[in-house]
Amino acid sequence: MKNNKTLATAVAITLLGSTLCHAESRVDKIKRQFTTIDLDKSGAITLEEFTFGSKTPDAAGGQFAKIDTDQDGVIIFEEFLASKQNKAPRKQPPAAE
Ligand SMILES: [Ca+2]
Repeated sequence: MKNNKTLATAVAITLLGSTLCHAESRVDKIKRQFTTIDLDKSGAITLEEFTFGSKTPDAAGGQFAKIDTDQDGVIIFEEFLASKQNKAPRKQPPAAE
């Protein structure tokens, strides 16, 4: 049957597609983090929400200021995404010299 071959091709394309979309799933993951921190789901993270969601509340103010690149007092998803993509995974920042 020709239909079976079409189905097999469709399955293969789907599998290939999910492999190719691996980079996008990283963005999805960041988006999920963003919406988790954005407690009131306003589409922007305030300093209060950021501090609440931070593992290191003492350092949250400084981190927030770094991510809030246009300094309008809230972190939008584009700023959050940029901060995640620019930052290489690193466990601890090096000690100040
Ligand atoms: Ca901002």
